[in-house]
Amino acid sequence: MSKVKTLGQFIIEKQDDFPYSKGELSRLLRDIGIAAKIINREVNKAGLADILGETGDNNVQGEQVKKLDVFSNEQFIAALTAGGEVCAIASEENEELIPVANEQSKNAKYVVAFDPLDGSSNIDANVSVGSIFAVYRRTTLSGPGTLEDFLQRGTELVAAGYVIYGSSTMMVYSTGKGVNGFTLDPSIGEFCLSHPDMKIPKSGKTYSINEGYYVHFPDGVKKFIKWCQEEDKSTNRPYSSRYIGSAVADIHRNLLYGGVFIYPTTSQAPNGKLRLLYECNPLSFIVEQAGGKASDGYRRILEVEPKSLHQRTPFFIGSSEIVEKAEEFMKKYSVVEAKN
Ligand code: AHM
Ligand code: MG
Repeated sequence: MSKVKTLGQFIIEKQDDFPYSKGELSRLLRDIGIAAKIINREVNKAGLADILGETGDNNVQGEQVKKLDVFSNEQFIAALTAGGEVCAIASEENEELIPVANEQSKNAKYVVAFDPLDGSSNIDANVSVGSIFAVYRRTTLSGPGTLEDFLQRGTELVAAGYVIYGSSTMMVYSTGKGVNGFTLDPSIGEFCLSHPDMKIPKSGKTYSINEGYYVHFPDGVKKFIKWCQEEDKSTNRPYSSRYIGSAVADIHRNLLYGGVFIYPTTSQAPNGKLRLLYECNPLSFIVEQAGGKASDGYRRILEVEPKSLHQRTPFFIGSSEIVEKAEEFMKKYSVVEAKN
């Protein structure tokens, strides 16, 4: 039998990478892994809620059946609050940040921002969804965390990752020393190291963008799409178009096979749709750690200065050569002033 390495074992081994840490980050990652397993269990029975519930509102235990994004949010908050390693939490589902004020969290060093269930409109169609998380070291000195602790550039991330609930469930994370992926083995209920030291190909053959909004895109994006569709043997074009509509799933596929994912500004969404702190920054951190690039079309995402918790940004992420090409088109055809 081959030796399986679980997420828990891996985290303990990697503890030596942080000689000054007392294990808080390791425990925090372990807590997130637990929340992910509970969410996975519910996501896997998404279609059963109506069958198990008598009225559709209650399950067989008489408990209310919650929408999965609400449920996932509660799981993350419960795991992080009980764990004692974070002094504040920010979630896509909560307008305001959640300060953590319990006894065991009073000296906590970290804050976590997350999207508990990204792409949740896909759930009922049995399409992959994900959770995304970003861990920052607090900048305030003590007490419950504040907004200031979250308004840090992505370059300050201590760790980030995502969980994808797909044909299998995987957790992919980085603490700034490469990227590792763990697949959930449902028979033992453990995430097992399946994708050590992940690297994104320099180039690829896939572009992922919601082309339905083509008419609303900036000229640079329109021209880039046309470039992807042109025939050119030396760059392997035309590229394939693949758009799942779950950023985690689209970006995970591109991480494995190479490609680019774009959610640009549109005339309807002048700042883009995706959120800087808990979607774009953590995904950018992972992709950069795997050797790729992430940009808002003009500059590195991780260097954008956040001004608010739910700030949006246009997003170009993936294989370095293709992201650079897209940036070239943006700089040539869609001149805007960088805002920060
Ligand atoms: P959500 O966080 O509300 O689920 O929205 C984010 C999702 C991304 O996963 C996905 O890439 C995008 O929204 C899809 O949006 P659209 O339907 O506009 O293409
Ligand atoms: Mg989201």
